[in-house]
Amino acid sequence: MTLPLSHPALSATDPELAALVGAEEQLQADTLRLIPSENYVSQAVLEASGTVLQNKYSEGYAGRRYYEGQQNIDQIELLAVARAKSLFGVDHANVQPYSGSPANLAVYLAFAEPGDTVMGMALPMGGHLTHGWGVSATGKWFRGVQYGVRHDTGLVDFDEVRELALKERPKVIFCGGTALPRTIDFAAFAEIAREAGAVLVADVAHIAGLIAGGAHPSPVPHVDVVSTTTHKTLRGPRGAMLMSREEHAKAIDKAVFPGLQGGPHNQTTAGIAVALHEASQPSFRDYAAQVVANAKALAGELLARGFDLVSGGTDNHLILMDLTSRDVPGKVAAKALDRAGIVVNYNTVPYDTRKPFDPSGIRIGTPSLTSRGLGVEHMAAVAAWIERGVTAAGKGDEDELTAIRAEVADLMTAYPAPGLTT
Ligand code: DSN
Repeated sequence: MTLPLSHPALSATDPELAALVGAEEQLQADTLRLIPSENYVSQAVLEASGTVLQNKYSEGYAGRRYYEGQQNIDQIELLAVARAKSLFGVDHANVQPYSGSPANLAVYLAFAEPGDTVMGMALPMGGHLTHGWGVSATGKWFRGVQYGVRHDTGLVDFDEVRELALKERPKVIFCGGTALPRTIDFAAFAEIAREAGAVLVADVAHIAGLIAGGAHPSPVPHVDVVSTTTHKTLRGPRGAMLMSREEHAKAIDKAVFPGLQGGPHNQTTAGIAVALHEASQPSFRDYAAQVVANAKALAGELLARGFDLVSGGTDNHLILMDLTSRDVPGKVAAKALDRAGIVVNYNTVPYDTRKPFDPSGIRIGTPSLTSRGLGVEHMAAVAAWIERGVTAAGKGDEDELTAIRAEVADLMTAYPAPGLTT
């Protein structure tokens, strides 16, 4: 289906760029997007993010700005903050971090000094670069100690985490990550952080929408700080938030501004406010539950086809497939699936014997397809396409990939994506 969307001013001023935007709209409409950190924002979030709020500088916080003319901006930011506090049940929210990595940097600035020990899950085990991994500033400017998951279960080994924390005494412990298919036991991390005297940070970027929608336990009663991006399961614009207990509010705010950032991106703040409003509606609870139901159904279908899934399945929105037994490298599979109209990312699996840029796995998830209205009844077809795509990747069967692409596009036409309809 050819999209009728148009951007008249953009097309008139810069047709080259307009054509690229149009092509991206068409691509997002036609393909089955399975990258678990991506989603489709609503038309309302798109509109809020593309307003004249772009034009305004607002360094500082509401009522304490370094620029005049904040009559409306203050109210917008206060609205976003109030909605975040209410949705997540937190004392304090800062909606200014530009994205997840700057948000996590602000946490370190608030609670650690350069050279201090910090602890998080190793990136190849499912953590994030900013949880103290060596190539990140957080692993260069701090002494990052890293925990992982057990080889046999694919689950966090809390005995290992406790032992490491008590030995290394980190100032900050991060829990959460980017390739974790299972429920995070925030209470277990909190007990360890208390014993070790560390500040505990839950990086819930991937699962914020599930938490808001009641489909994953909340970290709020257990942790000192919650860090999240706003554009994954939460279905907002690309941005981030830091939420905390009142005792940490000043430290967090000072770290974000003036510690790390200048003026907040007010258009993003507005988009976040809209997304938080949407996430507070009863329908968002249905969405979050459906994301998980779809992921569990998809995992079941993949297991039935003999695929190896890290940890044996999923509790959330994400599935980490280990393709070693199929003898197809993750990157080869991901690129072939892309040609078949199925967008995934290649990913390391725990204890991967291959290199991060050419790993053994692919990472998939259900937030985007659920936003389009696909349900459990579609997951057998999705799993079958993945299997056919991976098999075709191994054989170099481009005709099969082309055939899958047409089938995928047919289904996608029947389930238009938010923000891509007129
Ligand atoms: N890039 C994000 C993800 O895909 O999980 C993490 O920063």
